[in-house]
Amino acid sequence: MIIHLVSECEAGKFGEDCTETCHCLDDVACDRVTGHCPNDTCAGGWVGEICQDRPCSEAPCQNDGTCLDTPEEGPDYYTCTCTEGWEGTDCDEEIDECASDPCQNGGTCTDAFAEYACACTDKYEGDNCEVEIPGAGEDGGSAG
Ligand SMILES: [Ca+2]
Repeated sequence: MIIHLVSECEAGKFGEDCTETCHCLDDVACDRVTGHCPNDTCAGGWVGEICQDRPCSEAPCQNDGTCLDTPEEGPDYYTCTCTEGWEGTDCDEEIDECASDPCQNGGTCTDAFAEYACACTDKYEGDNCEVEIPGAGEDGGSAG
């Protein structure tokens, strides 16, 4: 008796017609029937139960970031384009707008979402404390 088994797929293929391609780590052959990779370890750029999905299918980009599969680039094999105020591989880090030290002339920076605020010294004003207040260099500003 001759039984044609799906296990006769060539290495690296699986499925009823041997048309599905395995994407296992180090090109190890997957299960010829189910497509499962040994230890469920996928090759770079492939994810999912049987390593047939691209990383973006798992929506890795947080905070409404846009995901683009970039299989040639690694090591994460996807690139997130973040919305305003967010950064990081998965757009899960809130940008510290004070990191660039935008407040001039001794002003104190306070980080906020997608913006920052400068608290200026008595002698300066402006968004970045870049404007010197006329006459502020003189003593006694409390006249009035
Ligand atoms: Ca911020």
